[in-house]
Amino acid sequence: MANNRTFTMIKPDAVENGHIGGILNKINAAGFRIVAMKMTRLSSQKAGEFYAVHKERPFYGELVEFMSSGHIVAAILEKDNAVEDFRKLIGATNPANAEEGTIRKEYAESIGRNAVHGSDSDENAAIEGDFFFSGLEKF
Ligand code: RTP
Ligand code: MG
Repeated sequence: MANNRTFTMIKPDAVENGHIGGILNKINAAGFRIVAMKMTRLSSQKAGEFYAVHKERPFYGELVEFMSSGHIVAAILEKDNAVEDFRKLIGATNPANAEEGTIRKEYAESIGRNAVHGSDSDENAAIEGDFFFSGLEKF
């Protein structure tokens, strides 16, 4: 049970560029079930909390500013081996290195404006899902 869910956000660049539908199509086509989903906007404080793990990195300020610059779509996804399979589907952090067919290859503009987030571990998937959704919303 623990390894069958991951958490994603469609980031402000992709929302602004009209790619919500295209990205959700790819997610569905890859066999993920959407467990929970909402469109919302992060304050800079909330974006800072979400990415607190990167606090000491040089790109932290830019990341927080970008992630709070517009609407995002947050979702919990379910599939066997969800975390690893979803990281494969989104592709490399820098779209210049992302493989053909991946979401970032198709939709990301740059390493900063890279269209989607995907959790990097089962533990973080649970923490990140809880950040956005209550227990009642996670069926
Ligand atoms: P994410 O958490 O958003 O799914 O991305 P990721 O695991 O592929 O990459 P991570 O290392 O967790 O970095 C988080 C986000 O920070 C931005 N970043 N900018 N300018 C830079 O060198 C740089 N490095 C990372 C990216 O937008 C990345 O998605
Ligand atoms: Mg990450």
